Amino acid sequence: MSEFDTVIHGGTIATATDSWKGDIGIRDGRIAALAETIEGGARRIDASGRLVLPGGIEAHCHIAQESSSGVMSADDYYTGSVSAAFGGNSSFVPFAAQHRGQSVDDVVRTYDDRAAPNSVLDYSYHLIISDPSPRVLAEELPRAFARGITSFKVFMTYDLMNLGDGGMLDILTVAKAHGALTMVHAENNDMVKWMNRRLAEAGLTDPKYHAISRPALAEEEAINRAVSLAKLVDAPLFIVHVSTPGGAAIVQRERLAGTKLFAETCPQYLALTREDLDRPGMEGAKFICSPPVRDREAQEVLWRHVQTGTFASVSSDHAPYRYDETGKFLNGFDAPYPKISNGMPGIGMRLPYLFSEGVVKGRITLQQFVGLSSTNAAKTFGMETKGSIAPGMDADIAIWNPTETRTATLADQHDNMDYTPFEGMEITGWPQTVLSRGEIVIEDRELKAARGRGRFVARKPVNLTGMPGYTAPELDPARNFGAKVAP
Ligand code: DUC
Ligand code: ZN
Ligand code: ZN
Repeated sequence: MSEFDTVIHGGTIATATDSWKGDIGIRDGRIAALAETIEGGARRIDASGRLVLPGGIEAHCHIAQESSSGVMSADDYYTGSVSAAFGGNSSFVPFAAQHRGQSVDDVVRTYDDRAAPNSVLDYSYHLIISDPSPRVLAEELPRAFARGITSFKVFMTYDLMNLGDGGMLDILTVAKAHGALTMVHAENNDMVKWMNRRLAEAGLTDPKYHAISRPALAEEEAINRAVSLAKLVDAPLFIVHVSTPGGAAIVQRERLAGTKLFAETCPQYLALTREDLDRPGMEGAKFICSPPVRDREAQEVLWRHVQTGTFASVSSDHAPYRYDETGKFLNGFDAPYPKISNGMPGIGMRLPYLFSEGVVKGRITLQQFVGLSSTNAAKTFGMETKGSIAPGMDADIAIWNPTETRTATLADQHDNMDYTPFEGMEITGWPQTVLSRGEIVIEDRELKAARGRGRFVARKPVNLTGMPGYTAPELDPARNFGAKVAP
């Protein structure tokens, strides 16, 4: 019997720090050996001419999730995980959303029922908290944390989700006490509502006005406020889907100052502009997401932040609503933009887009690509056996053909959508074979994995090494007359 279940041989292996030519021996779902050459193996995968990378970790996606207005996303844990796998991912972390009045225990059970029988990839959840009742704060969040759900997301916008600053401080404080990471959608709710009202009064409700209704200043103000709230209690914070140069600059400044701060941006903010919302008829609805896509100047600046390390990850924010009456047009085909479902798909395109526009075009190194697509998410979100290629790690591996050029198209997405916002883009570099814990999920661009093979990943607390944080004098017992205000 062979020492290894699988040997991947002849490829160029890359991690977030190095690249080398070599072989990988896999046993019992883990990487058991790395060497220049490894003989044997019950199965041998020829990776010559290919890149052998840690499988992507998609850390921001909405799968089998109801929005606050009750619209179910188009992808369930089967189609969502299959699309992610075709896009070079070996695991993903969708959201489990608590809506007002729901118990977090029930929410977690519901998402377990949605994920476990269906996912082809390993998965965890970030909790979305919209109702931080005393019981949620004192009992349910600690219980979720104890079972390995170590990140909680909150909203500063949407009337049915917005917690207000006090609610955010409560969540940040509980999260900090347990070592959890608070994620935040940062847009100023009142600025957006005021813009909506003014635009509606002027009769400006076509899809393109969605982009106008959510000003860059609304994001910048909210990021600044979210960071101040987190600093007050010295709690770690992760800003999701940063879309503006001003927002990214705040993240950069605060990270430099030692604030316990992480952030991501998404391909749509690097690839699309508000002109896409001005396509003929209602087609602009396909590009409605929040925060909205901006302009070419914003794209250039966001790329600079990707290049210089402001962002831990580039995530898809896959929020799929079909271009029909089940999704975008649940409120009619001529609905005003505030009534069009908010989000766009992209879980299968995140990595091909980032590779093509990033690595192939020379904007980022292959090592940065691995960091942004996998390693940093593993570290930030406590997936300690994932995100790198080293002995003992899960054999979560994506084998890429770095020179294949294809045009992005819906047929290659394998999701449950009827459009892709990336349609027609020429992309060089595609994942070809994807393994998860040593099992082949995609082989030569064909699905091989069984529905439900994915396992829940219990995550560890956020790693804050190298982030000194901030002590507000008013919360420092040495300077506040001994008052104990927060843990
Ligand atoms: N925020 C997200 O993160 N995804 C979809 C919609 C939204 O507002
Ligand atoms: Zn959001
Ligand atoms: Zn999202």
